[in-house]
Amino acid sequence: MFRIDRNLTADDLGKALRRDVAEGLTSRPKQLPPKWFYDARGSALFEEITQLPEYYPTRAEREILARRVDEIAAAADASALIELGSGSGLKTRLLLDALGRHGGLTRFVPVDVSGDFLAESAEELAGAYPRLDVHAVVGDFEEHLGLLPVSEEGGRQLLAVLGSTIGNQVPDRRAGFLRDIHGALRGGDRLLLGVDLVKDPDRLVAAYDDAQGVTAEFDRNVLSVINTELGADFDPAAFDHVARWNAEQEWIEMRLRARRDQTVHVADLDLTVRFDEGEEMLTEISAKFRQEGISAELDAAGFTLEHWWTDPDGDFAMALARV
Ligand code: AVJ
Repeated sequence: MFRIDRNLTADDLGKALRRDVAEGLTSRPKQLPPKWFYDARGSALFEEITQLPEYYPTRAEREILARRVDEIAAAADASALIELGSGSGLKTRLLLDALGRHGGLTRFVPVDVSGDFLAESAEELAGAYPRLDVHAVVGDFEEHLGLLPVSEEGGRQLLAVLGSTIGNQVPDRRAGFLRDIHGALRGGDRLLLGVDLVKDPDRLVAAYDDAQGVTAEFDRNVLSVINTELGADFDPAAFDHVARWNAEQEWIEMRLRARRDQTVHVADLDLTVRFDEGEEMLTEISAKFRQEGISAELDAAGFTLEHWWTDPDGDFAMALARV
């Protein structure tokens, strides 16, 4: 069974992009939110990143799941899996299979901003799991958590936020996001959080500035997205990709640095912006975590951390928390 709710139209997305770009290009320092990386080309580049030798998080998280998924399923004891972001890959299938083996799984609710991607991948999953009620939701999960479809039967739910997606938000927004998730769940429901861990800065920087330059292309792709969607005339080749470890905040920062003085015009916003040579624009933060910190953040949002699993190298963790 398959259905799809659309809480976000192409028009809503266009408005949000215009607002983010207008705000971001006129603030100092300039910045753009990372969610606009992911058009078709950006998603394909991210897929490529996950296979780079330097980018360990995807492999590490998959390894944890492969080893622990039955423990996770037993602890969660859920009849519904809600997944915020992605929702098509191997990790999703590992979870669905384990929850199925454990018994009781009847529903899968994948949530994503990209309607085309979601429709395609969720329908494919519905085909592969014919007994599952697949209820896809197109929405910005940072904003529309109140609109999640609640299962009528009232069974226990497992809500998964994998891939260290939560690391793209600054601590304040993360706190609000976790509170919103808590508000959308019921007593006994569980949250499964995949988080990348603090480690040697050289490895972290390499993971976000790979030798083949795929991450650099991914970073610059946000400029192409703005060119296509808002009629801008960015020259992506006029920007260098920079990845830096912020030791105080314990996050990786990705920036685009202007190679020369230049002027960019964004036709749809009637906006002209100047970049000075060497000027850096923030395009992403990717926070890295410690168990104590995650535990405290979960507590503050009303959750209790129940389980903490890492891969054998201690690079990545999965936290299971109870409402
Ligand atoms: C999918 C957002 C978690 O921050 O590691 C990968 C995105 N950016 N390389 C991350 C990303 C640069 C990724 N997240």
